[in-house]
Amino acid sequence: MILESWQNIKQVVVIGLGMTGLSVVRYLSSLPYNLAIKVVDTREHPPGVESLPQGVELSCGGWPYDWMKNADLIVVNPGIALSTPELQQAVQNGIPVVGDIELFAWHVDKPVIAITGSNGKSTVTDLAGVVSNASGVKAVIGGNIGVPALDLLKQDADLYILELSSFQLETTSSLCLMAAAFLNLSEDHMDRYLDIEAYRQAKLRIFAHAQSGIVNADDLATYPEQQDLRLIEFSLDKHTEFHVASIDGREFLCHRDAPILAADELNLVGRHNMANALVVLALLNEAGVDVAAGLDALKAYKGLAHRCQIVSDRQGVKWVNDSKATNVASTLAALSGLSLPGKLYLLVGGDGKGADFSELGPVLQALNVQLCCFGQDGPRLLPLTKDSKYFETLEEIVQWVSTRVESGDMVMLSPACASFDQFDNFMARGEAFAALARQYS
Ligand code: UMA
Ligand code: ADP
Repeated sequence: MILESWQNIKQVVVIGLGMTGLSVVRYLSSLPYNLAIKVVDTREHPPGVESLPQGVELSCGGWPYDWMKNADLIVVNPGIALSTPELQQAVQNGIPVVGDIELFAWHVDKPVIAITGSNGKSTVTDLAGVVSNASGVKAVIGGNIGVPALDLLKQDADLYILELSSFQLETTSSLCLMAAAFLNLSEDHMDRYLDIEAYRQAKLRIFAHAQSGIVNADDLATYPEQQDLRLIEFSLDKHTEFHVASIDGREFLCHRDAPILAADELNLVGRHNMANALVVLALLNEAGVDVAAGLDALKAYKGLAHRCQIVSDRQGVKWVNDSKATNVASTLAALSGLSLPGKLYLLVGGDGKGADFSELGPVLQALNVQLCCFGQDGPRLLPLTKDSKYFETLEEIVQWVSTRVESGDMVMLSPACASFDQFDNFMARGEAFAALARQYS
C-alpha cells in the first residue's frame, strides 16, 4: 500500500518496543504532523522502556482493545506475525497494518538495493556496503542486520543497502528497489510459517517493485513467479551472468565471459562465500556502481564476527565461533568441504524453531566428529550420531572438550538453532563461546 496522505492519520499504534519500535517512535515524532503515538508490547517487561520519549503512552503485557480499534495506522514489529488474530482483526476493520520497512519505503528518495534469503544476508549486505564505499559510492547498510532502516534516513548516503528478513517483508508492500537479491531458501522459522512455501512466498515479496531480481540458478526456489521482472542469475556451477569458471586450473568469479577476480584472492572461506561475493558484484552492477576501485576491499574482506570465525588457535587446536548458524543449512555450509587432520568437536543445540535436523545425519557420519548437544533442543539432535553427548550448557561442553582435544582437532560452535532458550541473541552466545575458548584452550 502507498499512504495517500499523512493528513488523515492522527493515532498511530506501534506494536513492539525493542530496537524497531524505538526507531519507529523516533521517526514518527520527527514528522511535522503532530501524531498521537502509542506503543503496545505484548511482553510484561519489554526492552527499551527507558529510552521511550516522554509523552508516548505505553501498554505492556497484552493488546489494549480501545487503542487497536481507534488506530488510524498500526506499525508492527517484525517479531509479531501478521497472522496474529489481533492484527487480522485490525486489517478486517480497514486499519492499515505495516512494518518499519514500509515507512522507510514511503520516505526514501535515494536508490535502495536489498537482500533476502535463508543464509548469507548479513554477509552480502555488509560486504556490498564495504565494496560500494571503497568504489566511491557512499552507502549505508541496515535492516535485519541490526540497524533499523528508519535510522538510516538521518544519514547522508547515495545508496541504501537493506538486509530484509521474511518477517519484515510480510508487512512491506511498496518498497521500490534498484535491485533485489534472493540468495537461497532452506528450512527456517518453521515455528512461524505454516510450511516452507509460506516462508518462500514472504521472501518473494522482495521482488514486488524491483527493477531487477538477482536469483540463484543453483536454487530454483529463489525465482519469482512474476513474469515482468528482469532476472540476473548467479551460480557456482552453471554458466550464468555471474558465475565461477575454471581458467587454466584456477577458479575465477566472472561477469558474463570476463573474469573479475580469482576465487583464491578472497579472504572469505567456503564456496558459499564465493556465491555471496558473486551476489555483491551483481547487486552493485545493477545499482550502477563501478566496482573496479572496490575490488581490493572485496579481496581483503574477512567476514563478520560469529560466522565461521577462528577465536582461538593454540597448540594446534582451532576454536571456531559460527554462532550465527541458526538453521540446518548454515551448519551444513560450515561443514561443507571441511577436512581436518584430527577430530571435529561440533557444538549444536538451542532453540530449533521446529526444524527437521535429519539432513545433518549423513554429513556428520562422513566426518570424524564428536557431537556435543546442548540447550532446549539438544536432546532432539542426539540421534544424529551414535556417540553424541548431551550437556546443559556451553561451559560444561568446553570444560569436557578441553581435557580431550589434541593437535589437529577443531572445536566448532555451529549450533543449527537459535539462541533464545539460553542467551539474549546469537552474539551473546558467540561471545560466551569465544570467552570459554580463550579460557580453556
Ligand atoms: N515480541 C513480543 N511482543 C512484542 C514485541 C516483540 O513477544 O510486542 C517478541 C518477538 O516475537 C520477538 C522478540 O520479542 O521474538 C524480539 O523483538 P524485539 O522487539 O526485541 O525486536 P527488535 O529489537 O525490534 O529487532 C528486530 C529484529 N527482530 C526480529 O525480527 C525478531 C532484528 O532481527 C533486527 O535486527 C532489528 O529488528 C532491526 O531491524 C533479529 C532476528 O533475529 C536479528 N531476525 C530474524 C533472523 O535473522 O532470523 C528474522
Ligand atoms: P544471515 O544474515 O542470512 O543469517 P549470515 O551472513 O549472517 O546470514 O550467515 C549466517 C550463517 O550462514 C553463518 O553460519 C554463515 O557461515 C552461513 N552462510 C553465509 N552465507 C551462506 C550461504 N550463501 N549459504 C549457506 N550458508 C551461508
